[in-house]
Amino acid sequence: MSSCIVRAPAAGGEQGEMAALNDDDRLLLEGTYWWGPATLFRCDLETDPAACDLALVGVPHSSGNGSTERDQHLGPRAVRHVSALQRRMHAGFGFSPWEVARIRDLGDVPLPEANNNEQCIERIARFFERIGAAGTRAVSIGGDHSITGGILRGLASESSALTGGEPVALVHLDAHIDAYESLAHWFGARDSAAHWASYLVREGRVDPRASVQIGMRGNPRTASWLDPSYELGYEVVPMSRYRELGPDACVDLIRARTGDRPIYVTFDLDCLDATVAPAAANLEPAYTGWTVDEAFGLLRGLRDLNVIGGDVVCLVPTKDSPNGITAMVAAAAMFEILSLAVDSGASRAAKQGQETGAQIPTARGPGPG
Ligand SMILES: [Mn+2]
Repeated sequence: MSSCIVRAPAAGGEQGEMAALNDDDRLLLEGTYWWGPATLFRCDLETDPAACDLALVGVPHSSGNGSTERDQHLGPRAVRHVSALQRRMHAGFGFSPWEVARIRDLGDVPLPEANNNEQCIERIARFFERIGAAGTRAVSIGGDHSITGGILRGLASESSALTGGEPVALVHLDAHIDAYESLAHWFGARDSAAHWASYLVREGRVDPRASVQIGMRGNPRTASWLDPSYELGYEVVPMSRYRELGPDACVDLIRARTGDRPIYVTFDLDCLDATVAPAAANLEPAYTGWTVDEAFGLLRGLRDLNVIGGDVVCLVPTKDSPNGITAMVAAAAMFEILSLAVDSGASRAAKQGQETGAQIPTARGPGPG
């Protein structure tokens, strides 16, 4: 397998000098975000989806949301800059995803028609179709929220080995529903950041009866702001209902809804409070958003379910604080989703291994889960 893997300079650095370091010194450098050339979480670069268990992908796309800051295509680069900091074990789960699975950086989706949203979404779909056909789980960094439409058109296509061609259960954390199919276009874009959650249902990529949209908040433009989601068949948990039910009941609600179906997680950074993630697009400052513990608590509640991947979207690096806190939070959200996906993949491989007698390492750790 290693013959297919392109060694990133980041992993080896100055080969001779790095090789001469002791383990402690190497650990110091490799956990330092500013050291070495930047890949996602300091993973090796790879071009073949079949050569990884989990693919990390940059989707530098901005033209699906003309309503707001246009610099969302800079998100992947900003996260590559800081993400090595979080190449660690998962404290809650008690395992290191980097040791359990072949996690690789598949680079960025090539988007030469950057200002033509529809052509970009088509290219994104083709890129992820290869990943789905290989049966490789994928976690992406956007990009505006329109990318989720292209990603799931590919990852949950008829030929997907991840889904068996079945629609996925969507777990959608966001201040907004993004399901406005009655709008002909969103500032000129049709398969836009405001439309993807509806057309994926219409196209059979998402099963709304297995899906939950959670975290919606803000003063709406109209009183009927959530109706499009209800009409599509989604379960919707606006922030007010999350506060009423509490986190544990919300996890129960999501798990009851998804069951063991393939789950795709989409994480819009605006679900977090604006003080936690100030460089998210479309901020909703009128109502308090989640803390990281609240949002990541919902994600950790998905452990043991079949998480096939996810994305983190709406990072606008040009309005981030000088310390890059929103990019760091975006990387942390990716880490939560990739840990779930690695855990799901390893558990399922182990289960199949028991049936066939093969020895496959599992991600089981002593953590509370
Ligand atoms: Mn949003």
